[in-house]
Amino acid sequence: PFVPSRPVHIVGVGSCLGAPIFGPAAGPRALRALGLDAQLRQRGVRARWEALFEPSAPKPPHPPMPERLALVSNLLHDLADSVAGICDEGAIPLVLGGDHAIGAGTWRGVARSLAPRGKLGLIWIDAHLDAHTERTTHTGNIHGMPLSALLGVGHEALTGLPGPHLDPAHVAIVGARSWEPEELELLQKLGVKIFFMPEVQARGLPAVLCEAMTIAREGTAGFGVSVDLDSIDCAALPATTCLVPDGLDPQELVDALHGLRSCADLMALEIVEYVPERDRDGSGAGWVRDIAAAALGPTTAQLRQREDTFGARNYAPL
Ligand code: Z70
Ligand code: MN
Ligand code: MN
Ligand code: MN
Repeated sequence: PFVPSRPVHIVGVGSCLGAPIFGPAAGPRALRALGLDAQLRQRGVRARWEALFEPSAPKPPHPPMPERLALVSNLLHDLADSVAGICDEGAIPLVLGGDHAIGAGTWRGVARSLAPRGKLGLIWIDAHLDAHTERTTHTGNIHGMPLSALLGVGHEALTGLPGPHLDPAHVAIVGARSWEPEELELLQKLGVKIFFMPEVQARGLPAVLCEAMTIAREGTAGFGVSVDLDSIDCAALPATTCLVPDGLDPQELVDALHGLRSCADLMALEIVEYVPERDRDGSGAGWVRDIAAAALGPTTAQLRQREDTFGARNYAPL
């Protein structure tokens, strides 16, 4: 019998509430205008748009912290509900940012849906650690806080969503190369595994990602991957909020993420911090598409089955 790959429902979150610049708020709408869904379908991904959240928030400078946290909290609740619903249907949410603060909602929604079956593991691919709280932040930017919130540490506005917090034993960070001492201290205290950039360079991304996948998958019911585009070297991908040198090679990341498509326990994919106004040549949008297609495309077995059932040129109906 023909077993198609799982449907992918795209949720755009055009928010810059957690960032110091407006740029990432324009990301999802720009990707939608470029026809990302059709480009993914061309690559065999069964993708369609599900929702586009665009909080009617003022551009930076954002309101003071209490009000800012309340605005983000409202967005996170809506996002988590949307994502949980997609997971409940058996589809895979592809969440597109927006700044990375949205991660505090995406993964609570996934964890909530998965909870009856077990824990959620998470791989956080990022130049940063995103593990500040409103008390430790040096910048006041909430996109520096989502991972700590998912682990249950931080302001109630970010930690208090319905659904379980993550177990730090099943969280791994890949590509870190920029942090402040407080967030590193917290993650080390919790026992979160961090693969810093020098280790990635020494061992190669495939080896490191393989180990991260073991952490996220063994003893859990499913896992997810959150890709902050600033994990990629800023010379290769300048279309992002924070430009950090000495990062991942984008093609190596795409190649490594290709392994995800054969993981039946992959619950969701998140790609954040895309800034269209910095994407002069469109290559940034291309990397977003390639990352999503690598992770969510059909397996070779599914492609063969599709050919056998529908003919070489006629893919399964989407
Ligand atoms: C810094 C801060 C950050 C994302 C930058 C940077 C945080 N640690 N997060 N880009 N996604 O402002 O707290
Ligand atoms: Mn981040
Ligand atoms: Mn980052
Ligand atoms: Mn809580």
